[in-house]
Amino acid sequence: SSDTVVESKTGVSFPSVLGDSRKLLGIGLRRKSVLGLKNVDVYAFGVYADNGDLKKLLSEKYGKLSLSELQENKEFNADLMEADICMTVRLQIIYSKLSIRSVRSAFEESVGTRLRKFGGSDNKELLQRFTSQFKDEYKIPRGSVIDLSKERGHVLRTTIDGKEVGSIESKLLCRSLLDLYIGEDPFDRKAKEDIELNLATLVQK
Ligand code: DAO
Ligand code: DAO
Ligand code: DAO
Repeated sequence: SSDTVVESKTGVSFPSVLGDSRKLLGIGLRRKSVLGLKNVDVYAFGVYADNGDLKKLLSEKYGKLSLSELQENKEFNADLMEADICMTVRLQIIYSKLSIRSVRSAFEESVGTRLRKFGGSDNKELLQRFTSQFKDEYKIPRGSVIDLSKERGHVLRTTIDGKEVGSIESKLLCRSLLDLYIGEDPFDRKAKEDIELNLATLVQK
């Protein structure tokens, strides 16, 4: 139906609006190679941003630029990831054998790299603060829905199947997480391109 969007490779569907005003900008797949042998589909993701926040930022600062100008504008990219815009990245788990241990170690690799890139050397404490939210007794079977929500004031709130597991205020952590999906070297390039196209449409409205 028109109020959901389906990820074509996996059939996983995403609502086109979350809450009152977070609009779906793009969807994609996070894959990972296991033992260097084969790629597994770990989760499908959808990137959402608050429509009002986004329009305000775009029209105030970037209303007169074209899509290609926006794409080349380094300041625009940094702005989008660092601005105080409410966003959610929704993960829907596909891989059925996901252990909390492998989530922790994948996270330290993917997010850890970004924390060092944007924040310099000493981010062990922040990384541990985030990963300590993942209790060993949690189960995340296939079909689990994890929302990583960036709330006002750069607060990252994590929920699993609608239940809150923790909140952490950190601009660096929010920035690093978003970078996985919309940064320079994203998990899924096509998803990032779709997000850019959707943003360009918003700018022109
Ligand atoms: O980094 O090469 C680049 C281009 C990045 C454009 C990124 C657009 C990301 C949009 C995120 C929107 C959410 C506020
Ligand atoms: O069992 O080691 C393995 C292979 C699976 C890799 C899992 C990667 C986990 C990615 C993070 C998931 C976040 C919900
Ligand atoms: O895909 O490499 C990656 C990292 C994605 C962010 C994962 C956050 C997972 C939070 C869920 C905790 C489950 C106990």
